[in-house]
Amino acid sequence: MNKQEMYNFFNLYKKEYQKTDEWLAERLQQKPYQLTTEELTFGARVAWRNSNKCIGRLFWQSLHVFDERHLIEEEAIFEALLRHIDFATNDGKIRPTQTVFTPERVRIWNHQLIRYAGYETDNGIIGDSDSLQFTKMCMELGWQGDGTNFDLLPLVIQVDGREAKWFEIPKKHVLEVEMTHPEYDSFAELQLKWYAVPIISSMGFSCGGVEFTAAPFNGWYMGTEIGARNFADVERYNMLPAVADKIGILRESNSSLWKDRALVELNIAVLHSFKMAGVSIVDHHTAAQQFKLFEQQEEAADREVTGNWTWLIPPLSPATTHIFHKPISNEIKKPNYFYQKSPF
Ligand code: HEM
Ligand code: NRG
Repeated sequence: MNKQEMYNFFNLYKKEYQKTDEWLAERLQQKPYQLTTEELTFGARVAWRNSNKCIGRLFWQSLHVFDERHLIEEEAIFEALLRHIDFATNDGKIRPTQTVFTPERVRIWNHQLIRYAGYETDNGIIGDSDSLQFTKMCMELGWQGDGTNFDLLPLVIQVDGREAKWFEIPKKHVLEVEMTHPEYDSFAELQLKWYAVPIISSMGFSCGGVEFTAAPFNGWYMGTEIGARNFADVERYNMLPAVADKIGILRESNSSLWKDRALVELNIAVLHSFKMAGVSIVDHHTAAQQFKLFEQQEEAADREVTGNWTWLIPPLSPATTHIFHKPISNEIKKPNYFYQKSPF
């Protein structure tokens, strides 16, 4: 435990909850030091507020936190992860949620709780190429997928450096959205789908001088994450040529901007499909407006907004948002989320 960071954290807590000097002195004397659930919840919300790469921070105060620090058994942790998925999914009305497990001892090997497998075959890659390494590792542990483009990966949980255990996620816990286009019926023939809730589970959560190694969190998707990256990147599902062909955009020359046209239609399909399925999602224009409100709210609270410009600008039409047109400081504040060394 880092004492300076603990001290800074309680000073922040004191400031934002208008606590007294006496409260602070007493709190700093309590031993052994453990954050209360209330402090942990505050810390998680501030970590979101401090996430420089996140455009969705307007809603930081609404983060729901599950305190599961008492769990140290793989099966029990697996069940807590299913509870997280169910609570966060909420039949499509997604709730921003974080589950915090005991620090140091627990690692979740998945990048996100729900993600698709990727396989290298003689005929090229099947599924999500971003998952190639993790998928291989799961298979070495004894897991086997169906070999489709959208196989759900198992949850892989490690406690105290013992051998990791894997658990299949029962399908009923996973909400998915099939992709259709509001104008081109043929779009559905691409047979694309994506899961509803992005739950990052590989990042550490640094709070009050403690490094939580397993603390998965989620909000809802911004459409471009799926439509302009996951489906569009050449190194991911690489769907732009197929989208263009399917809806009759000719791919004759770069200067016809066929990629750009396909990209826009693909993103329209993603937003439309989530909306039709009743699953929370935000378009990048609305998200940027919400981020503007966040900036105003923070200014009113006399706090500086920090951000990573290269991540905050959306990958589609970035210059149509106000974020593109102004600089922002990338200073890192704590509590926050951090990348951790890969456990495998
Ligand atoms: C990154 C949107 C909720 C923490 C991002 C990114 C987007 C985004 C678009 C960039 C992702 C990328 O380019 O790969 C949203 C939206 C939310 C939301 C629309 C809806 C509520 C949250 C929540 C947390 C969070 C609840 C934490 C409690 C982060 C972090 C990153 C990030 C740490 C950086 C991830 C990385 O480095 O890979 N967010 N977010 N976000 N967000 Fe949010
Ligand atoms: N781009 C990644 C997810 C990164 C985090 N995005 C969020 N986070 N929206 C992808 O799967 O496409 N969140 O907590 O809502």
